[in-house]
Amino acid sequence: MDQFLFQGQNKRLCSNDVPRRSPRKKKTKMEEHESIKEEDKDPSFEEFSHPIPWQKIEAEGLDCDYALLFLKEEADDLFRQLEEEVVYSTGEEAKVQVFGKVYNIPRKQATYGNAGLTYTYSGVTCLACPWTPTLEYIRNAVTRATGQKFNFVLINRYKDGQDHMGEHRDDEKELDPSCPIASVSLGAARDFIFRHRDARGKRTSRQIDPVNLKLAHGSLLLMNPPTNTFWYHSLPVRKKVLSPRINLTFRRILVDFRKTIKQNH
Ligand SMILES: O=C(O)CCC(=O)C(=O)O
Repeated sequence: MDQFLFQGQNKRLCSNDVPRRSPRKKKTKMEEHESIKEEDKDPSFEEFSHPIPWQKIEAEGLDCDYALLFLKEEADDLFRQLEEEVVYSTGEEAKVQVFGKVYNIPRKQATYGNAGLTYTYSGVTCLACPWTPTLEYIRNAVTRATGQKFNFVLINRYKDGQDHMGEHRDDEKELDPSCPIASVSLGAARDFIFRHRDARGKRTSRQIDPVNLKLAHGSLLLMNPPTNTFWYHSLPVRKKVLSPRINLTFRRILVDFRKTIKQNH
């Protein structure tokens, strides 16, 4: 196994009026990933004047970048603020459908983003709650670091190492296939495992080693296309992990997706 060990419609209430302070600003910028169009440049991009050390992770059909986006003190602040303000799904939204069976998800989940956006996965449709200041702050830091704009974030909270996420791909049709998925981790470091689609299960058609990462507090993992076409990922149970973790996956949802489907039928 390749090991990359990094230290370091919806009834849910959305709370975005909790008083909070802004996190400290950090100066970061990724020179080689800058793809911000001239008209999109805004003066706040100038704050991020130091490159963050990116690490490239590659395998057949897998293209990821990994870096520390927030230093410990700031990551601690962000974790605390998210604990105060994020409202997690309950009821039907806290369940998934797998092969027609309905299960409670083994973690907590929330969805935030631009007005009216919805995201459907595992048979459940979630409406985005309005961005909170902390989520906007993190989203803007990710945009500055990557040059990519995001209109939606899926938040997963793992209370400890018993909470987990099964193997899946983020390949839903409503996601912009040209946009990376940007995964920010805060809290306990957790193993994150990629497995090639041809090397899953007992009757694998090929021998391809999994790619095993450890996602650190304050880190950013970019899953670039075509990673989610060829590779499944999971966050397995780790009984020795006793503290919580929050993961935010920033995504770009195609706003005209549903219109496009209707026109084609
Ligand atoms: O918590 C994680 O790092 C995994 C999140 C994930 O796989 C997802 O949001 O699709």
